Amino acid sequence: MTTAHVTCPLCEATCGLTVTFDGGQVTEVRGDAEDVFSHGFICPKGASLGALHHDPDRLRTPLVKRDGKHVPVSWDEAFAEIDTRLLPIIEAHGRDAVAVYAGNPSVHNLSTALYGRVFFKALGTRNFYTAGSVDQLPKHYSSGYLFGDGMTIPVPDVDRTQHLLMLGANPLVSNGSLMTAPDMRGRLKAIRERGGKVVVVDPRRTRTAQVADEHHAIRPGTDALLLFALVNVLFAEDRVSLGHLAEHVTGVADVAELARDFPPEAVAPVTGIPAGDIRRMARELAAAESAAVYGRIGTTTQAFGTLTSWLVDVLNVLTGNLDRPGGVMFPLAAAGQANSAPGKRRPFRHGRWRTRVRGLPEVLGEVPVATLADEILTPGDGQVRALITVSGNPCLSTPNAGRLAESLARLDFMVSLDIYRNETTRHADVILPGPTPLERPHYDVALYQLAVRNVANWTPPAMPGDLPPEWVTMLRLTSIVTGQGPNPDIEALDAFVAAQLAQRSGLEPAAGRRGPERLIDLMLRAGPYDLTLADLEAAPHGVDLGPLRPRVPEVLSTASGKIELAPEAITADVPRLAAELAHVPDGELVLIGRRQLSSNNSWMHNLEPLVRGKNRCTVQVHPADAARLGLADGEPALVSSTAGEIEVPVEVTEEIRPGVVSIPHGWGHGGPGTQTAVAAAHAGVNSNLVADETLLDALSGTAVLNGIPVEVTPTRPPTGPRAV
Ligand SMILES: Nc1nc2c(c(=O)[nH]1)N[C@H]1C(S)=C(S)[C@@H](COP(=O)(O)OP(=O)(O)OC[C@H]3O[C@@H](n4cnc5c(=O)[nH]c(N)nc54)[C@H](O)[C@@H]3O)O[C@H]1N2
Ligand SMILES: Nc1nc2c(c(=O)[nH]1)N[C@H]1C(S)=C(S)[C@@H](COP(=O)(O)OP(=O)(O)OC[C@H]3O[C@@H](n4cnc5c(=O)[nH]c(N)nc54)[C@H](O)[C@@H]3O)O[C@H]1N2
Ligand code: SF4
Ligand SMILES: [Mo]
Repeated sequence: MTTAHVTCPLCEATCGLTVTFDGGQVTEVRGDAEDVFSHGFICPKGASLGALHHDPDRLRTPLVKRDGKHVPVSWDEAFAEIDTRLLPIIEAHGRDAVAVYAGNPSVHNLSTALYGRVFFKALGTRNFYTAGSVDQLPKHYSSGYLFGDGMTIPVPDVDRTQHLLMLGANPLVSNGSLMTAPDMRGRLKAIRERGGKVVVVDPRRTRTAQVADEHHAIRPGTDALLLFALVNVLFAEDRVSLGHLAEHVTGVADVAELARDFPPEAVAPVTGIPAGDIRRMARELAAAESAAVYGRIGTTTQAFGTLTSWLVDVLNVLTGNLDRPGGVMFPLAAAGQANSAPGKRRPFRHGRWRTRVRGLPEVLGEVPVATLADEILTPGDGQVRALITVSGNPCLSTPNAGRLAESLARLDFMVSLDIYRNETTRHADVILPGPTPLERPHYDVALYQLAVRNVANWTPPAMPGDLPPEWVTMLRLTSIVTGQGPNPDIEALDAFVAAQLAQRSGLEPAAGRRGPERLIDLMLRAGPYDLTLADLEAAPHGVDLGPLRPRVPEVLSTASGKIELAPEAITADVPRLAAELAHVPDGELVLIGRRQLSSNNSWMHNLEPLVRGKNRCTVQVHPADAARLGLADGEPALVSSTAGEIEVPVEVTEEIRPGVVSIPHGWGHGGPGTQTAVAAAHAGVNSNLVADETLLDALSGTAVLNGIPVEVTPTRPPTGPRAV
């Protein structure tokens, strides 16, 4: 028996886990009690890392499609196929003819996070899509304009705050997002134990809402109205207090002016939250010894995603809680944090290019995935003819997924880097698998930049693997798209990548290291703590770098060097919000999503321990709506929208607000050509078949996945009066 300490790469919490092996067999995965950050916390997904590793459906060789069927091939054959088919497309139609979609796990994987950049840069396409435009892009956008960099995102100082106002987040299930904080249950409990208060705003009474002091069941998509009303009250009652921020903020008067149109009485009928409650929320927020306002995916994947994300931080600034202990603060990660690099940084801007068909602006180097199908299906100059997916399953995770799937079938060529043959990769001409989390090293470059405490933890591979690391795959693809063929000298190419990184920081790459190890070592040495990889290798449970510290003004990179509270690129959307004040709901139904503890978006449903038990893919309906619409618990219903319709079993529950129904995303498995037997036996339905790809947050182009207008009708004719 041997053990290894690993950082779990499955979600944003970065838990330390202890894995026990008997030979090549994983026998146990448990929380690492000595981990400096997670102190033994684990969730069902982390506990399934062994099941993932041993999953017989997981791909062990590259696959190439021959006569419509995937067949196993050697690595050389797979890359030769890509070279012969991809390069001619680039040569004939240009680089933009090749689109990329990078999915969520590509961020949680050193190979794709560090070497993906190299490949994407070499490819040079403007058709670059990621899961960000079905997720957090509004927060990058608003942070970019407020603080100067899309990655300068403040996180709630949960361990010291006395008042936490959370909107559209369910960290007891999601384990936190844009807020790396393992064991949120424990951290929320601690807030209440020290006399603080937790307030949750969510159309559902979630697990997080259940442990909070207060829950407001808001009407979906109206958070920006609520937050503007809070701002309105702060100004009207003279409760604005910038405190230590006073000399670092511009635009306060503009915000005051804009907020005038949003008094509590005006927003109450639209949000569903009484004016008296809104006033009290504002007063308590202002009066708290320290307070943090935090919004997550329920506030970003909705019609006013960017305005909401902006107002969250406007409130943090106006109450003097930004950049102070107990408020929201800027992490200082040990590696890769762009906003800690010395020298002048260029202020954020968006819209450097626009998409061909719908004219949607670029944000953070990407364009909205909601328009990927348009770019594939619409003929003309610049049409997308090839697609490369990297750890993504857009056929389940993006809006109007049915149309996207149709479009993939029309591509000239498609490559997928993925560990499964699933709803998306079944369309690929070549599938390139990668090692499992236990076979590769890990360091969470992205998520430590969003952590509620500064920590650093290095994970060496826990066991040997048979598959080439994905960074090697990335370099072979880089070689192909730069016309240098499928068999480059990997060591030379890798040394070049390291030399370039080293040059930027004036360092020498360490001898005797290669791949991500060498890059992370360089990034740590260039970072603010003077750490080396060797330091982290000597600390298997991680290094604690202490609580968050104030970083204003050093962290800011706006043109003025200040927090620009009312940038035109954001306030331009306020009139659209004001028009919503006239939109008082009248019997309409809207659909929202719902994350589940044992799901990971679309891709861990092939693991028996995570899908056993009753069908979780249901449409939740409030009893009053069920009675009105003739829906019965356990019976199937037809959910239809402007995009499509699906049949889902009804779950009647008081947890959900009347007028709102909820279906989890990431289900709908087992189509032709997929190889996920367990998932197929627990198929569920794809909720994104009814998400309309034309509904977007106007500023960032992020899809509206919460607040989709739908109709719900029973699919079976009534069987006569039921016995009561
Ligand atoms: N309706 C609705 N839709 C949503 C959401 C919602 O709340 N509601 N949430 C959105 C959000 S927040 C996100 S982030 C997206 C996620 O959207 P995606 O990133 O497109 O989807 P995932 O389900 O995360 O798919 C991950 C893919 O990566 C593969 N994979 C896993 N590990 C590895 C690995 O180590 N290497 C490689 N190469 N591949 C790997 C899996 O097999 C799977 O195919 O979904 C979005 N879609
Ligand atoms: N177990 C598990 N953990 C995960 C994932 C998973 O699939 N499963 N996915 C990971 C990913 S990729 C991400 S991005 C994070 C997301 O992390 P969270 O944002 O915490 O995720 P959710 O649980 O979807 O919480 C969103 C909440 O917003 C609510 N909501 C919907 N519409 C509105 C609205 O208009 N206003 C308000 N105020 N609330 C609204 C929903 O009811 C829901 O409770 O989770 C990550 N962690
Ligand atoms: S909470 Fe996230 S990081 Fe922690 S064990 Fe679960 S999946 Fe892994
Ligand atoms: Mo996400």
